[in-house]
Amino acid sequence: HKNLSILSPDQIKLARMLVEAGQSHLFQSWAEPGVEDEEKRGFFEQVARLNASYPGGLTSYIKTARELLADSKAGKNPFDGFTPSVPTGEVLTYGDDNFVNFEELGIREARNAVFVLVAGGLGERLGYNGIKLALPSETTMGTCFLQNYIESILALQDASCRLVQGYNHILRMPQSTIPTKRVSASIAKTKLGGGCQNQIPLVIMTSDDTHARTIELLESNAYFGMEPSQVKLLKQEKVACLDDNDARLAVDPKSKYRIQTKPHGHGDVHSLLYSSGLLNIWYDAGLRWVLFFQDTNGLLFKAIPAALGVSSSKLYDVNSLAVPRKAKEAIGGITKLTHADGRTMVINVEYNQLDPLLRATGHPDGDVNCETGYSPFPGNINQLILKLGPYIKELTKTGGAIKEFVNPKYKDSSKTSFKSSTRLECMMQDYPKTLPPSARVGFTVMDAWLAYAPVKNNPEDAAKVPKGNPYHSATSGEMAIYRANSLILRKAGGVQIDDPVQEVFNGQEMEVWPRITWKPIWGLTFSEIKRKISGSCSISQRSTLVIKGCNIFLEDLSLDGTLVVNSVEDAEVKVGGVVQNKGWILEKVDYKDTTVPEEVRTRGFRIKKVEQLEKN
Ligand code: UGB
Repeated sequence: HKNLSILSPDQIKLARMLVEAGQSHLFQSWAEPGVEDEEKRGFFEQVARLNASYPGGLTSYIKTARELLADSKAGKNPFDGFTPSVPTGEVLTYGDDNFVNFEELGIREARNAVFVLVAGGLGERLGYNGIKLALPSETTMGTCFLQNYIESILALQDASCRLVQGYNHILRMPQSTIPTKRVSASIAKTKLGGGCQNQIPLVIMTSDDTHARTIELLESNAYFGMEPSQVKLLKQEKVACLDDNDARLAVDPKSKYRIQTKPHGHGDVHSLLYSSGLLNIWYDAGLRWVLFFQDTNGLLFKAIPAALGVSSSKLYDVNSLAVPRKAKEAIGGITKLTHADGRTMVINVEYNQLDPLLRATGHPDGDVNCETGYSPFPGNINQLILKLGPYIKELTKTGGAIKEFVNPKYKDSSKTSFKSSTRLECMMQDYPKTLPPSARVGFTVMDAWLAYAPVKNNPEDAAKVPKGNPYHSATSGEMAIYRANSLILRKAGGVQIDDPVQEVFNGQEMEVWPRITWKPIWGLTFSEIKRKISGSCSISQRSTLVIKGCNIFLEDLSLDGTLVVNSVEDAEVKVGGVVQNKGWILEKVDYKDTTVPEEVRTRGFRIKKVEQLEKN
């Protein structure tokens, strides 16, 4: 009360709201008026931010927190009344007719899509000092995740426009009949013009932990070729921490004039998109799909065209991408939940909840592999494709609020106090939880080698992953790209590729395939890649192949060493013959060796470029 005189009417309103919500402890140790008044005003600025960024404001946050904390104390199962079972979804096999058809459909639809990258997480499990988007996805080309994503979206944009405008028919002709490069480039330009929405929007959700460094990464790299206006950043705010079961907000240990805050989770993306106004702008522009994805999956865009094709052909309101999941792997399980009252939903059950849910519903062994060697529940890779129209309709009802959860670490079994403050959290894949039963919710299972290789674990923890389960480390993320590219060239192009050798990096046993990399523009789909390979090609295990250009055609190439091909956009290049040299070698590095940059030592090797053939 003594401090009321220094506050504005709005600040007094906020103070009253806090007191009425049982938060008077926040003011208990405040100084007399005239002392630290600036800090007090700063406190209200923070409260105003916390209040404005949460659907329903702080009062609503505190009310929900009390309810969820009471449920947690009572040990209430969030899936009470629900029985889990294995759902059925679309299972795709790379390269078969079904897959190729979905890819073509997906490419056609890509020009009606928007991409939303959630990148507000710091990646505590990875322990990397920078932002994860800046990490190299692989070190042969040195492409960081953000560059890989942006170049993939640009390649999709290009492929989609070409397909829709008919330019693709020219490229599909036998090579001898392709017009000369000058002609085809000029056709591309005219055709790409009017009528084709040739800028796929990209939204990146950041947080205070990642925002400035994401902007810096974009700006210092000329947006990796994207138009700056094509990219929008939305910053998520953290939420207030809670000290006890009464949801008393925690005072920041560093300042009595600040409320302690922590991240609220990737589920924030929905309310941020809703309040940004972008959804309606996109809808009015005729766009149809919103694709959500995460910060470190170097394989993802190999799966996007087919998955989007599935969404489009099945008219799914929600389509989640999934891969076969090893029991206890730290990815959620897609599960069908049937309630005693008959309601059903297909939803992600997070990895820490799947095992207890199964045990509580008549599966005494919990989360275990079945006869296939995998969990019967497909693994959620958190790549969601939402149909824009129904998405807007739903968010208009919910404001983008997602069902939250709380995960307090109690001091003891009385569950009366916490080891450290907690907060409410939410996950983007919980979006379908509020949908009506009429909503079309499906999922698409792809091979893990094609679709999923995240970088989440530091080397020490990765080395402790049970044998046979994926490591999810920087090393496995990079090796997975080489494996996928090798398998794609084998399957799509009939290239003879030597089998991998086994090697151990930072305590993790890896299959090392030839280091084959290409720019996304070279080939995003099975058919596109197939079209670019002819004759009898072979690549030895110790080889490195780098393709940096669009119309590069491999014909009767025999590679044993390193070959780098660079070409400008409209050049058509034929690559063939025997290439043999000392090549590039993987040199082992220990993750504890701090003389080596973090990005390198955490993957356990660096590339020593001994000899190569480079052609421009
Ligand atoms: N993220 C944010 O943008 N903001 C936040 O507040 C938190 C995270 P993690 P997690 O596919 O591999 C998810 O930490 O949450 C971003 C699914 O829940 O890497 O443990 C962050 O930057 C799980 O079901 O993953 O697990 C990153 O891009 C499973 O699918 C993304 O959110 C798993 O991912 C994910 O954050 C997976």
